[in-house]
Amino acid sequence: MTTELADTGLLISAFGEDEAGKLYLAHHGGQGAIYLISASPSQRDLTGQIGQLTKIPKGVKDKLAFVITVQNVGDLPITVKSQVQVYLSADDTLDVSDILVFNRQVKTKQLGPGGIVTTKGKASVASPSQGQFLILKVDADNMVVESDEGNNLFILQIP
Ligand SMILES: [Ca+2]
Ligand SMILES: [Ca+2]
Repeated sequence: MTTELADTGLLISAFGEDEAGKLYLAHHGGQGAIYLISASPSQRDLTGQIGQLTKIPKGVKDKLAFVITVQNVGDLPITVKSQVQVYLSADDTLDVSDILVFNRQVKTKQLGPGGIVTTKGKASVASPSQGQFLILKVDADNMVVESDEGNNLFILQIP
């Protein structure tokens, strides 16, 4: 069975995904595949980081201020708002003992490929906080299905 690719006059007799995860279109003539078009599938992927960290000691507390940057490194636009969370951790691994110190919804709705949103964050943590870690979790409530869910954490040691 064959079908025509849009108005190109090209015929397609097979399509699908190859072993490498690339999409392909092919037309099989008498001599085998006459042409093959392949492309990576379109995907969404959020990642983020914390920057511009400042620390002001206030008695038994350290007042932290920082800027969170969230980027869509995929090639499809994000269509929903998403949540960022920042945890305070004694080590550089996020686990259930870590304390949620910042939580905000960010404007990722309509965030196009390569697009960036920033948000300012504040947290008040027990002093001294030096040497502990802030761990940023992007898309914390997993509202966005991403090609890479493994690049959603960013770890920063408090100086
Ligand atoms: Ca991601
Ligand atoms: Ca996700």
